[in-house]
Amino acid sequence: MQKNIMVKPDSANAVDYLKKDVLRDLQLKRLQHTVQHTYANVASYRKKMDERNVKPEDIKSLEDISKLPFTIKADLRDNYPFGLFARPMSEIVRLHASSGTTGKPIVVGYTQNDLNIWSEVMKRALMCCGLTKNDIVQVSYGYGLFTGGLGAHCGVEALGATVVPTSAGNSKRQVMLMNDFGVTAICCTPSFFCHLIEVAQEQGLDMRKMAIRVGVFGAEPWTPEMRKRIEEEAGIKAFDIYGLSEIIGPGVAIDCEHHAGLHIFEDHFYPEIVDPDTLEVLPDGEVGELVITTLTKEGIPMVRYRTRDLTSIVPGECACGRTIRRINRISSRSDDMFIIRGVNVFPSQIETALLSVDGTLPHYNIVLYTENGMDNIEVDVEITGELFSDRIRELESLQKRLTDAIAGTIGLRVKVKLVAPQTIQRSEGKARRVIDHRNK
Ligand code: DLL
Repeated sequence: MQKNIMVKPDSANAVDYLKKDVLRDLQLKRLQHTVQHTYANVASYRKKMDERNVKPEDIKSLEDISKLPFTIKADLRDNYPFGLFARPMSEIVRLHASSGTTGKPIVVGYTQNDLNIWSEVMKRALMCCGLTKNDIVQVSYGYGLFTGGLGAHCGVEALGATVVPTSAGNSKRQVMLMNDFGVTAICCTPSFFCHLIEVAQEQGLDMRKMAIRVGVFGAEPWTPEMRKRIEEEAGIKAFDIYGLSEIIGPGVAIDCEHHAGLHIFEDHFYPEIVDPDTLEVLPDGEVGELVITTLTKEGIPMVRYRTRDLTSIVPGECACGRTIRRINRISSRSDDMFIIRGVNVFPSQIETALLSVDGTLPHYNIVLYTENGMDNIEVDVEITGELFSDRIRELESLQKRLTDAIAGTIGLRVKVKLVAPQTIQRSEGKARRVIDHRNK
C-alpha cells in the first residue's frame, strides 16, 4: 500500500487558488491512490471492479474515472455497519451515522488523518465566509452521530476562532447566549435559524442590533428567497454550506461572498454530474445528479458515490479568484420530487413562490393528499400576526397572490391555507416540510 497523503491543516487556503493543471495533477495522483487503497481493502468494491474488468492500473487519467463502478446508499446499508471500511478498527478514531428515516443508519468511520482533513476543509469553508480567529462562532447543528455539530466545531477550532458548542434545541437559551457572548457567527440549519429570529423577537431582542454578522447554513435545501429573508431579518450575511455524511459531513462545498455557486473542495472531493437515468457524465452547466469521489479519505473512501442531490457545475471562474470549481446550490434531491397530476414538483419551487410574496413567514408545510382518486397539494403557510387579524378581503387577496405565485413556478393551481404564526411545527435540525397523506 502507498504511504498516507498527509494534509497539514495549515496549508489550507492556498489550495483554493492552485493553477488548474497543478490541481488536476494532484487530483489524478490522489485518485489513483484512492482506487488502489479501496481495491486492496474493500472486498465489495474489489468485487464490483472485477466484474467490470477494471484494475486500479487502468486509471491513467482523470477521465478514466468513468470506467469505475458507482457506489450507492444501498452499498452502505448492505455492508452495515463497518463492511466498507478500508482501515482496521484500530485506526478508526471516530464514528458518525446519518439518521435514516427507515431501518439502519449509514455508518461512517474516520481515521485521525480523515479528521484532520475534515477540520481543514471546514476551516477553508469558514474562511470563505470571511470568518477569522477573531470571531465567536455558535455551533447550533446537533452534536452526536449527526456530522453537523462536531464537523463545524472542529473547523472553528482549526480556524482559531472561539467556538460556542450549544448544539441544537433550547432556542431561548441559544438566543440569550448569542446576545450575552457577543456571538458574531452561527452554524445551523436555515430553518432553525428562522426559528431563532422569532424567539429573539419574542424576547424583545433584535438580531440586527446584535453582534452576529454571518450565518453558515446548510444540511437542508433552502432558496435564495429564504436567504434574502434571513439576511434582512437578522442583519447578517448568509452562506450556503453543503456536505453529506458519506463523503465527510459539512465542508464539501460552500459559497463565497459572490454567492455564484458553491466552491467544492475538489482537492479532496472530485465532482461529476451524471444523468440520473442513463448515468452518462454531463457537461458543465447541465443539471444532473452529483457524484463524488473522495480523493484523500482513508477510513471509508467513496468511489463515484451517487449523492442523489441535483445540481450542475458552474462554468467559468469565480470573481473571488478561487480556482476550485463551483456547483450550483442544491435545490433538491432526486428523491424529493413528487409527481402531482403528471407534473414534477420540487418542494424548493414552492418555497421560492411563497417567499416571493410579502406577508408570508418562512414556515410552511406541503401536504399531499388524495381526493376522488386524484393526488393534490395543499400548502399551509404562516402569515404575519398583523395580516392574520386583518380583514377577510385582504386575506383572500393574499391567498390568491400565493396561489398565482405557485402556479407560476410549478404550473399547477394548488390549495393554499393561510395559518396563524406559530401554527407550524418548528424544527431544531433538518426541517420536514412535506407531509404525504396520499393513498399508496
Ligand atoms: O447534512 C451534513 C451537513 C451538516 C451539511 C451541516 C451542511 C451543514 P447528512 O445528514 O448525511 O449530512 O445529509 C446530507 O443533506 O445529501 C443533501 O441532500 C442535504 N444537504 C446538505 N447540505 C445541503 C445544502 C449533512 N447546503 C444531505 N443545501 C445531502 C441543500 C443540503 N441540501
